[in-house]
Amino acid sequence: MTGFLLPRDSASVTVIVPTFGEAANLPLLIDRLDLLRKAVGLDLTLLLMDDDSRDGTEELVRSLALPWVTLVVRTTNRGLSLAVLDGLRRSTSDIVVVMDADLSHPPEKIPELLTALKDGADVAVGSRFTEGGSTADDWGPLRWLNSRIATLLALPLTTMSDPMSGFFALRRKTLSSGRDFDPIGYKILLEIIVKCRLKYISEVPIHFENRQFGESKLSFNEQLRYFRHLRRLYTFRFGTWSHLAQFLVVGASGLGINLLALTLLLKAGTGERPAVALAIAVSMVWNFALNRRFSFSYARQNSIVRQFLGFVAACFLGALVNYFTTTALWLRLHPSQMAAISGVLAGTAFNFAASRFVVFRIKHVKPGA
Ligand SMILES: Nc1nc2c(ncn2[C@@H]2O[C@H](COP(=O)(O)OP(=O)(O)O)[C@@H](O)[C@H]2O)c(=O)[nH]1
Ligand SMILES: [Mg+2]
Repeated sequence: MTGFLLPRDSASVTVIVPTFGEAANLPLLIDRLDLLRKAVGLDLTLLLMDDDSRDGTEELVRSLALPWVTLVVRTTNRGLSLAVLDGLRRSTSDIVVVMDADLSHPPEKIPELLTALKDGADVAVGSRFTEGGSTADDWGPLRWLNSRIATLLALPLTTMSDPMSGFFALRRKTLSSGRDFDPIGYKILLEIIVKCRLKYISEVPIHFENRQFGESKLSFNEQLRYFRHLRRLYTFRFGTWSHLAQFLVVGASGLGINLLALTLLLKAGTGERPAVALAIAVSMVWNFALNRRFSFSYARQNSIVRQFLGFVAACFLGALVNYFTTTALWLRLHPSQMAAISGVLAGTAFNFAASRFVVFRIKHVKPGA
């Protein structure tokens, strides 16, 4: 067979495939991998990580009795990413490839991934969106948009065009540079790139086919988990800057809540002064709840009452910092609004520092929490 590109001295390769209810797809996947092995004389083994599908997967693999195919049936710690991590830990080959079972990923592209590794890439990724890549025609606008937004949100972590890909290859020893693998969603590639601090990512264009049989397991809940996963990865990569970004987003939402509460209270006939005071109180509680849940979630096990009182004190002191900064700069800056902006910035900085390092402090911050 022609058309395969292969590195000259080929290394041993384990193809890790997470499966859940893929018995119908496996014969074709195994056939295509076998063809590849024979065509290019690749030392390739297949490691199927099945989460106890009970759909005939076990019987199928047993009946085929192929020495290069291993099935691991997992009954605990289920989940796609955990199954892949488990497979990575079990493999002993020089190179590991991860791909889906549903034939969305063309096995024939594996040699190109290996060539990219040979050329020095830390990780080689089968990419739908790099030049030359494509997806099946019937991807509706919603699925496309969904994928684009997910990619955009990962931009602070990697500029590659398809970080959502589930088809990639890397040297097994590359994984030893990673620590604290803790994926909570589907995106194991992103987890590896961030936690192993991989720099050189090579994208190989692929055509992404629709699955042959069965249905996607990508649920809405899984997509929500992606946001939690992203937040952890941001914190791992950017540390305190990530907490600050979340704090600022929460603060902006608090401003909206303040204005909304004020408008509603005035409409309901509340007097001006009580309305202003109540609106401030509402937004402060709102900010506290969101900061505790998101910006500083690592400290959630500590006393909520003490944290709330501390947060109110930090807000109060922050307001004082704002006031004194603004009045001190009032005559020095023109227009005077510049003084007010400086005051807001100083007050916010104070509030953040007090929240991050005093109110929501813990002895050991778990990375990625
Ligand atoms: N072991 C394991 N594999 C899974 C799980 N969920 C999905 N998979 C496999 O992961 C791959 C991708 O899943 P799929 O449903 O095709 O997701 P999609 O391509 O994003 O729609 C397939 O090979 C699935 O069988 C799981 O919970 N455990
Ligand atoms: Mg799929």
